[in-house]
Amino acid sequence: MILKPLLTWGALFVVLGAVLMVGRFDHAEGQTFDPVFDFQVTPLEPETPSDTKVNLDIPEGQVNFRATINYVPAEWGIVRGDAIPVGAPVGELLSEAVLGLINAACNQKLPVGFDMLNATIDRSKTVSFEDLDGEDQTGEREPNTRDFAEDKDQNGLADAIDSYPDFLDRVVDAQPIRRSAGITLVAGTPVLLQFLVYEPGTLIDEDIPNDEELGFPLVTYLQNAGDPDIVPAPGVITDFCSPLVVENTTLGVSTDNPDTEADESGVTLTVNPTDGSYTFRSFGFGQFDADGDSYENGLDTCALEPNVGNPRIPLDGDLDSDGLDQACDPNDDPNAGGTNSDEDLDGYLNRQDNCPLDPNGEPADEENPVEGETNQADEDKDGLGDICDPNPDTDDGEILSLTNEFVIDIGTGGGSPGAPPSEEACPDCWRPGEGGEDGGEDPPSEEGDDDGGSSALPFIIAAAVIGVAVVGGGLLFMRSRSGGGSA
Ligand SMILES: [Ca+2]
Ligand SMILES: [Ca+2]
Ligand SMILES: [Ca+2]
Ligand SMILES: [Ca+2]
Repeated sequence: MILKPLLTWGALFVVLGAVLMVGRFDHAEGQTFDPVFDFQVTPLEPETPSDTKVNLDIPEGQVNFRATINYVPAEWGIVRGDAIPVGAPVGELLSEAVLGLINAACNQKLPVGFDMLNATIDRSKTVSFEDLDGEDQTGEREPNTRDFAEDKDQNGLADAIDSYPDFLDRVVDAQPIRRSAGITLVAGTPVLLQFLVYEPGTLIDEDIPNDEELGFPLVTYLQNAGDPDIVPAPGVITDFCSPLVVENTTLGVSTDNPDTEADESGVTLTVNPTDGSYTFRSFGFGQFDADGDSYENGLDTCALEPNVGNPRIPLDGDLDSDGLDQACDPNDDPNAGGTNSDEDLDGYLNRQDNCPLDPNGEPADEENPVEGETNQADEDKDGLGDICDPNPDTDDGEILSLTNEFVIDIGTGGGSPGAPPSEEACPDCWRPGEGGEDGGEDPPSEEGDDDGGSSALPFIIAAAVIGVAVVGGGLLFMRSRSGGGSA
């Protein structure tokens, strides 16, 4: 279970904890990133399957999270994904996200839930996130069905469950130990949430610690965020902001799974280690806020000037309601033709545009883009598009980081870690030296194998964020959302 929750958190942010919680955060004046976490493991008996519940709460007014990664202690008993029936229920995630839709204030609360299923870790059988085949499982042309959300073999499991989404390898090129996935329709758009657990020491991103001592990295993926091949596109979700509430439950034992050979006692998913004290860690990063006005660049259409109003409140500091705050709106008078929902006419609404005053939309001719047609390119991933970013290679805004440590006492506790569950207690648990489905190829964290390099982190983050946003509506747009406003 831990797995799940962790993963979940990873994506959304975070992680675990439990009894002890040590939080540390950095913030500049005006900017705050200090989410509240709660973490529970039940029961706490050694070498016993346990459920995990994680709650995450980012209060209104704080910047949203950019990325998070969680670590499960290396002694924890994590059953290998290939020892669990594909499609077995492993947990659920419930959340309430706040989105801004179609250039309006960021104040639309949208509940979103995912039923998480065990998903294949066989990387040789892949499925695309895109709609490559242009048809659905019945063979009829239905170009709006993305491949991952189809069920081509009609076995009752979406293809993202029984095939491996190919973009995962472009984000983190390593064999996971376990994967879970859930698909939810949001505004008619299938949204994919995944939690992946990798071997201790796996390099997830150059900016994220990958010390083996930290334990199993848990990574959350929302849609295909993080995919370096992703192409931004205008969408209906134009903002994703705090408050954010997430509740993730991971099961220790899966029942009611599709494998008819599994008996009623269910399939074990996660097993507590022996008596001892174990530390779960999560690293979180808030989004950048270049002007320090407490509105992160992605939410701030005047990202380089302190706003007059609050982008969460309709019309506040924005008399003409075009999404541009008076601080940088060239004309904020609705009676003088000031209302321009796409001020620079580049196809991206102001609130989704990472340079709302400078055209940087999709090239009319992909082969021959004219100057400025960068399609929201943002090299440093700080939410300011390259063409309006005063420092296009360097993040603009304070780095807001948060480290949480949660110490869980299993059995008698005792202050130090014990040992992994015995073979008897968990015959299918992953053990050091074992690989995943493909037998241990892909040694973790090799230098130079940097497909998951520093570019991945912002994406994972954005993904998470976006993911949340996605929940709200048209995920597709999330990516663009990673951009934000600027002046
Ligand atoms: Ca601002
Ligand atoms: Ca305005
Ligand atoms: Ca623009
Ligand atoms: Ca930038």
